[in-house]
Amino acid sequence: ETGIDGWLRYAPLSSSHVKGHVGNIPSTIAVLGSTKGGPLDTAVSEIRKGIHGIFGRTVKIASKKNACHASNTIIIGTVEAFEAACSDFPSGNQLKEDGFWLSTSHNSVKILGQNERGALYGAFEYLSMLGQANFSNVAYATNPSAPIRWANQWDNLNASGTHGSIERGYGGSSIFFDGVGHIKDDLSRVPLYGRLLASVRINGIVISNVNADATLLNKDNLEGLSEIADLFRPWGVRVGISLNFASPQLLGDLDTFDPLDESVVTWWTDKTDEIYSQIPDFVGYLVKANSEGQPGPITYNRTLADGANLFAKAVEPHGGIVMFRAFVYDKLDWNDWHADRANAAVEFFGDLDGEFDDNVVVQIKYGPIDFQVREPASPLFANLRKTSMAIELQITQEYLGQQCHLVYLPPLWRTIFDFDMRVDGKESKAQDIITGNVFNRTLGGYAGVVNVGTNQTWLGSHLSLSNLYAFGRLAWNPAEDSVSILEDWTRLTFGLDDGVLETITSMSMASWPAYENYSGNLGIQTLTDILYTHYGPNPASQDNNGWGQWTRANGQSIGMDRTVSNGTGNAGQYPNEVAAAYELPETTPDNLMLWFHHVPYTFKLHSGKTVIQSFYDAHHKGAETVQDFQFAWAALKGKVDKERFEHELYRLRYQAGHSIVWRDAINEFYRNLSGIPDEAGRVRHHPYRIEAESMKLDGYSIIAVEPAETASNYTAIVTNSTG
Ligand code: BDP
Repeated sequence: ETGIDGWLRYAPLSSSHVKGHVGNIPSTIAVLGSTKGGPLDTAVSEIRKGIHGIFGRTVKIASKKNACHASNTIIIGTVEAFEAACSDFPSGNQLKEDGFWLSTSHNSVKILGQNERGALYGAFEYLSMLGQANFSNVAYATNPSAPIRWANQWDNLNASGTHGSIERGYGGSSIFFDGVGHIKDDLSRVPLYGRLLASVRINGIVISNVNADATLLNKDNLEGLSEIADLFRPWGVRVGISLNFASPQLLGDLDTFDPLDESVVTWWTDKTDEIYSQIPDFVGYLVKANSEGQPGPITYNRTLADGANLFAKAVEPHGGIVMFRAFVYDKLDWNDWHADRANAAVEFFGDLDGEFDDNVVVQIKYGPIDFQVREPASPLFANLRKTSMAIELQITQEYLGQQCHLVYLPPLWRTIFDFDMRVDGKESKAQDIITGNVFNRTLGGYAGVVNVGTNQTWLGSHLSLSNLYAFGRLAWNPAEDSVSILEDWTRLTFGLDDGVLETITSMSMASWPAYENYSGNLGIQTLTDILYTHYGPNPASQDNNGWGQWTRANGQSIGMDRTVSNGTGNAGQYPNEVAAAYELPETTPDNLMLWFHHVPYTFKLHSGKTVIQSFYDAHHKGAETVQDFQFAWAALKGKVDKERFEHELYRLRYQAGHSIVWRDAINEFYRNLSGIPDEAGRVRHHPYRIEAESMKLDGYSIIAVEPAETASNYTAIVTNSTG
């Protein structure tokens, strides 16, 4: 199997699983509501396809006449259509936008959506039950936690430089853009992606990189965009794009992009009207402004709110939304001990609360820095009471092993969702802020940076797809349990074998803690190369870099002092109770100790270990954990199809090796820096390994690497040939 269908394989169930149940699978489907190629149509064809795949049975379309009372039938439609054709549906009023009702009672099934999209979601839910051989009778309504459940793609129109055509994408090139400035002719992957997204109830997608290219707005590309929107529409997925703030100058012929300039306002209004004339359900814009070289309103001394509202006013008459990113940290002097990138979002946005138009949503990365292996929740979530907010999560594993390492992310996301900000001294979990419940906002939700590509596995590895599946599930209900989501995904993706389920579940659940252990524990950040790749160990690059991601490590001590009393004051950006806890090492959990405090390597943690010994132990433990993954997976031979089995085995073996590289590089680096040996006496020693440098080299030379600790023998070899 290639993986192209993800968890929507509709693989046949074995006779032992379906025994006694096939008779209860309805043989007809009655459709109530429009059938004009929209999500309801999709729902019907998906149900027929699914039942055919799982049970080998053909479901016939029932005549509309007897639809309401037909037995042995799946009734599917909107609540409104059901009420018009059949009778009042008392549970209908429990539904919110996109919600649905599902009941299964022997051979009679009802799937009623608040809208067509809801009906499609209900269809996928029903198929998910069947695919897992769950034949129980159920009757319930379910609603989304928030209206915004979007995928973000960081796809480039041009595949320039070393970036490839998807920034931080590890599953091949773009399914949307041809790499030379246009939308692709072959868009055949788009509906397949729409299908995956719809099945986990994602209702919007921004298809272009936040580092945006103005040429997306040219006439040809807008036509292409409209084709893409047509392909996503049957799946209930609305399309949006990222904007380059300077477009009026870059693409138009204006000599300014000042958001308050009349000609600029007109330019954007016209451009937006043009888009809506082609794509009436266009979902809106995503904007990265004044960040990492992107242009923005600050250039003209305007506020970020002025910038956001410019677009908000343009899309407002069409019902569109502007997602404005809070990832702004330019112009800070990192050499100043009190400068802290973690403070930037609150510094830039805190004072703008209340200044954003109602259709602006501030999109906030989960932590205050940048998708690290462990961060506290961004303090901005507690600082905007009069502004709608969405959380930005990353499904593409930029700092987290880039899909070459298995890292199941929901346990990491849980630490953020469950993070209690204690706003006004009351429970206020981040998940309830995002949904709008804490501050009474009607807009809010989730943006997941997915970055699927043309690779048949979508993300580059089969197992990493559980993160996309889980993102959708959590956006619907952020309180859901990481294990049960994973189990559903595993059964749908790999079948119902208990051994497969047990292996994938235990490996996945162990994977994020293991990655944290070997890549950077105690809240020190993922110690990757920070300069560009964000992959592989490079603890030395974590200081004195221009990105403001610092560990402040020296020979005696390590960690960012983010206290109010001595440090950058970041702890003080949280509401009082949380701020007070992070102000003191005594009340800071070990896993965030170096995030908030600068302490000697000999500092004793709550665990009783010193910081340095905890580094050594964690890196050994993490690497040890993932050594087992390859063997656990290998034991599934014959239970997983050959193609996926071998693909993952290769990756898990690689991860086992790379975790050792990580372990040794980090431990050696801090041992050299601190001069304190590992009390367990473990030294870097690989008795069976033959270093490349020790071989007779023909056409290769030995070179020094920086930092030396990242090479197993302090040096590496390179080919003598150029290029
Ligand atoms: C960083 C990425 C960079 C993105 C940026 C962003 O390294 O590629 O452009 O975030 O989110 O994590 O804007």
